[in-house]
Amino acid sequence: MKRQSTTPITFDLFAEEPPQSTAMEQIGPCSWVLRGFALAEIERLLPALEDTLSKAPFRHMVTPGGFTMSAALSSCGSFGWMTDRGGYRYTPIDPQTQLPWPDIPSAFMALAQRAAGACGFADFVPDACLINQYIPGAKMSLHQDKDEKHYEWPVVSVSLGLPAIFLFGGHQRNDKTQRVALLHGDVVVWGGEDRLRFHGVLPIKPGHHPLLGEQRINFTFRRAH
Ligand SMILES: O=C(O)CCC(=O)C(=O)O
Repeated sequence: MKRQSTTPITFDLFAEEPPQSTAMEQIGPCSWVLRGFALAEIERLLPALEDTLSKAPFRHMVTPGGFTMSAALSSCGSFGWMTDRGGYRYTPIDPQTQLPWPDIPSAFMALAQRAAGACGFADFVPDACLINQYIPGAKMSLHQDKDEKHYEWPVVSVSLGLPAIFLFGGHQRNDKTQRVALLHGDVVVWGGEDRLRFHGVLPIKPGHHPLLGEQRINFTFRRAH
């Protein structure tokens, strides 16, 4: 898959922490792709994901306009995101289980905070993590993440499994989009003046990932309330 043509810069993120370097590609004034940033934590992320999904399974939600989303969705955190004919919103209770959403696992939280910190957003404490599952053909149309109350915090997005083309647009739906190839372990952070940029995902191509099989999983961490 063709990668962005930007030149990656590689440097140590935390002088005081165990040596770790990552390639950061800047895709906006306040937006970066951190290549392979989640790879070191995969062994902790996947069991935590499985546990979370056993408590709040994937489901296909319906948009206010009556369309069933092709990506299946779950959430963890104090708030989960949902959509139905009544609109888009965050709720403290999973409408399917009628239970609170599962907590954000510590491995997820640590990753989100480390990624946000690497991009200058120190002390990020997300209270919502949306978990998207894309099987081949599933996509996410261009949209803004604007159901949160706190735009001062970034969105941190973690890609696992099959590759994707992430569309990163502007502040208007019709603005030109960049196509960013995202691979297993890549993390995208967008905040500040970029926080409300339109973004989406092209239909996932068929394939098989050695750890996750025929799917792409994406987590997005936000501060909702
Ligand atoms: O799957 C992705 O990479 C993006 C997900 C997304 O746009 C969202 O959850 O709002």
